[in-house]
Amino acid sequence: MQDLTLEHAFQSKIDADQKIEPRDWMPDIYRKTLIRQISQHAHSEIVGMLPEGNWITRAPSLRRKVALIAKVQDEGGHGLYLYAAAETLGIDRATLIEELHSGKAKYSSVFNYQAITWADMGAIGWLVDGAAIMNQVALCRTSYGPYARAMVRICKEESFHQRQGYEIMLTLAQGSPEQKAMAQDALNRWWWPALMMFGPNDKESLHTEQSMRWRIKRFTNDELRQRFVDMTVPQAEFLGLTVPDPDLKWNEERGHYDFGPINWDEFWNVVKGNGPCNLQRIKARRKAHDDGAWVREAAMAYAEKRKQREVQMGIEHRA
Ligand code: FAQ
Repeated sequence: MQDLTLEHAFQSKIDADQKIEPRDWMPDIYRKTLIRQISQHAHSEIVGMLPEGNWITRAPSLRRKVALIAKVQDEGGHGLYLYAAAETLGIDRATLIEELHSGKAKYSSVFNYQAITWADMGAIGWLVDGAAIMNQVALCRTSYGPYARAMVRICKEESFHQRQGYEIMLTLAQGSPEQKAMAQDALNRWWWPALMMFGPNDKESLHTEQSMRWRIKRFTNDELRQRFVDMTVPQAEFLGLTVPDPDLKWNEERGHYDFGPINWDEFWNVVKGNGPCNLQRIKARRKAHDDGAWVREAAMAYAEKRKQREVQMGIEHRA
């Protein structure tokens, strides 16, 4: 009975567009859904550093190198804000990281594709960050306070990422025929994985209905995917590149682009761990974690020493 009253008050708060904060009562399943989504989001950010991190030493100019380093660093920061937001729900970061390393937790399918040319840095910024922003702008109004607030800053940085990617594409598209061909090839390879980032079609989506009721999600997977297509096709036209979809056409009646079927077998195959780079990505993450053990130990020892010094000084002060 008491739970029903609490649940009613909780839903009323959400319906009134008020934020749920860490100390507020929340149904267990709301907490679980948020831990799942926020941690998967955090994992995506830090695994997402890998395809681009691999290109830092090969960036074609100092300006490109500086921008790419800043972007990859931002992604590490986004991971940290998101892990911190997840921790407010009562789970610790070590557990979340363990779930990533063991394969229990998911991360975005898109980061299991290989970045094989410099043009891929353009396509990732333009398309992958473009898709991420489409989803994340909506998340700035998600019902859980710490997640919504983390998203505000993340979106500002993502918009710089998207522009740096588009500028790389523009430079290549206006360059030599070989450079334009590189840009087209990158668009061909990243277009469909970018559309898959939004998740399964609404009728196949396990969590959308409940997450919409709780205003964790503000739009469905298909709504956001459609918005992304509508925004991105004119950008491809401006670049003079062709979106690799023979079914793509403007539908006057709907006021949207129609687009061809997504290969969901490929999507689920990648999600289940069998994409081109799944093993490589987890191996790299595990190695980074193991190599960083001494930094974590040193930071803990320093924090402990500082705490003891503060206690000591407190005693001396009182004496
Ligand atoms: N990949 O019922 P739904 C970025 C899973 S950040 C892998 O529709 P939901 C920045 C889903 O987890 C990109 N798995 O699920 C950057 C669920 O499995 P589960 C990440 C996927 O949660 C840019 C199952 O399928 N962004 O890119 C994917 O309601 C460049 C059923 O799906 C976020 O995480 C997928 N694409 O909707 C960094 C945004 N899609 O958990 C570096 C926050 C679905 O039951 C470089 N997340 N699944 O085992 C969300 O908005 C939602 O979680 C969705 C999925 C929309 C991703």
